[in-house]
Amino acid sequence: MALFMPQEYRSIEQVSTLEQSFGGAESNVAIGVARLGCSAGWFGSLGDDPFGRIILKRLRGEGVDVTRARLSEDAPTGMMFREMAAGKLAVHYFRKHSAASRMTPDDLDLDYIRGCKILHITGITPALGDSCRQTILAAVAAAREAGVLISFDPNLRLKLWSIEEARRVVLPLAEMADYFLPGWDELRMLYETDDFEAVKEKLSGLKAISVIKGVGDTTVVLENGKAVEIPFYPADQVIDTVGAGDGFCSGFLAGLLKGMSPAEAVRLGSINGSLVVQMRGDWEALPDWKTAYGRLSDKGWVER
Ligand code: KDG
Repeated sequence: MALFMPQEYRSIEQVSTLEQSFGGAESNVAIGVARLGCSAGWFGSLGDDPFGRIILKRLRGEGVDVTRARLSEDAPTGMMFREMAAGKLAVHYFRKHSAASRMTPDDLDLDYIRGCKILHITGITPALGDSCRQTILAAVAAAREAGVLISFDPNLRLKLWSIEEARRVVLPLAEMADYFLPGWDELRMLYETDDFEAVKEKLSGLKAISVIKGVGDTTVVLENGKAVEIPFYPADQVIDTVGAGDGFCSGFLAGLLKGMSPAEAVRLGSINGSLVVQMRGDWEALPDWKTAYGRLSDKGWVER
């Protein structure tokens, strides 16, 4: 989506100019993976309008393969506005009837998916409507058939659907995933409990390795019923938390692609998340490999 926000995060009603960027959970992840030196491709549909064209160019400039993305002549690029209103971050979506919300399984290149190492999906796409939901299911089916690993971040957006509807879609997708990457706040909503042990038990029934973000100041990796807590990489200041989860996922996935164990990959994810929150915007602060590696070695998490 095209993203517009006041500089300095004031309220939209207080300003006369808005800064233009773009966002979207999956494209944020693709940028983060590409910046860390791994290859990433993005499926998506944008309008054949100035916003869609600039988003495509900028993704391409980040090294993301957009050869399978579409510019649609029939529908506009989705838009999102973000502001600080009454001391709280508020997001306004204008994405009904957008090109992205009209994606169908025919927009997928299934052979491309079959040739990947990991297919990353979020719960945002299926929340956009039935054809998007079918698109995600078709992508997942192709990946599973070909033995491609599936990573799934539920990214619950209750502005897009109710929690009941989200549960009906998200929980079955979690069962199909190899890596399930929810936030603790999301698990509380999905399973209707604050009891971490009860949630752990539910997750232990999944085949996925679950990586639970934000359990206090830690990430918990749950693998074969065993939980390991990994402290967050610290952030000197927190300016904008939007995109931190995507940043985390991108570091985690890049770590796996570089041959790290899930626990090691979480550390790379955590470095990414910590950098994203220290700057405005979803993906702008994501590090290149040299920066991320420097932080990993400063902490003694890898050898210099
Ligand atoms: O995860 C960051 C996202 O919230 C943002 O980029 C937009 O994908 C988005 C959404 O639908 O909220």
